[in-house]
Amino acid sequence: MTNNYYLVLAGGVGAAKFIEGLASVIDPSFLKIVINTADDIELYGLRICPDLDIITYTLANIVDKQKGWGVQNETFNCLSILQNYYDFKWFNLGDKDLATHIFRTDLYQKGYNKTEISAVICEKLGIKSELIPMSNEEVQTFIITDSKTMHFEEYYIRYQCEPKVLDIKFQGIDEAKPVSHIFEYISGAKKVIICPSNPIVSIGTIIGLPGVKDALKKVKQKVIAISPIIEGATVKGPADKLMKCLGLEISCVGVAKYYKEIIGHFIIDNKDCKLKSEIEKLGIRTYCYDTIMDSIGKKKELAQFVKDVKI
Ligand code: FO1
Repeated sequence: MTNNYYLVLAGGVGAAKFIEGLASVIDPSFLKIVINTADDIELYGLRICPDLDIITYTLANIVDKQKGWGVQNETFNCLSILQNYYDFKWFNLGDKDLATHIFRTDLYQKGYNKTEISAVICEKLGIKSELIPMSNEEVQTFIITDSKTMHFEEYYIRYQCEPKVLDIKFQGIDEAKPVSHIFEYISGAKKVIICPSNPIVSIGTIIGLPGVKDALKKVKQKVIAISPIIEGATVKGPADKLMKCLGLEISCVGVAKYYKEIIGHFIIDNKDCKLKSEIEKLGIRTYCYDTIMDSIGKKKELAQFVKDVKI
């Protein structure tokens, strides 16, 4: 039996923009959002979950909209003192943001798991959607570059995605269990929506958890993805560089090929519409739409379009 909720697979900034639109065209309490946790990092003794935080702050309507991450009207007083004590200076943690990490770390130390912590934070911030970390166990993305191997956040923030990527390692992924209710949610959802997130380091980690890809294959006719690649480049982040290192074609066709076993529907940008027939040959129903979400109106329109796709 299908229910009336939508299951959303999400990464960070690109997903948050789309989810902001989705939450204005679908009752937020009907959204269950599984979020990548392989970017999670421990700094200053605190547990930081970047993708979870970005979506939490977005749905709580406190995100810094300019940056797409962190809390709006932020100050960095605590960090200025912390940086006297520690050597690294590349991860910007604002005073308000730090409050979340202190609270999360406190709950960890009291024995809560990631799912429970996310539920408490959502409740405290008045979020009606269910925000689900992909696993309660540790998975961490490492980028192997020609200079050194580094945590994804270091590659992304400290080195601005500049080093040449040789390989990507998802440490712990083969042993990590996905959150157990993901399987029930995949089979019971009205639709499964894959956000325009990085297919490799955001969505790739969720679908790489044992059993998730097989569960999605069984319901692929109700799975809809939105391409994060437009005219051969990403809107934000290193998806194009990481796809290149894995030998994938850097285009919406490359993304469609990467997802082809698990999706029945794919939305590409109007600018790529010439590639629609090539994707349809893969057995994927393909739609062209304006996917650049540079205003709340456009976020809503894209979300409404996805909601209206007939499955
Ligand atoms: N992104 C940056 O570009 N620079 C930062 O200093 C930074 C700090 C940061 C702190 C907490 C948090 O939850 C997110 C933060 N982000 C920062 C965003 C984030 O790390 C990335 O956008 C994602 O990991 C990519 O999905």
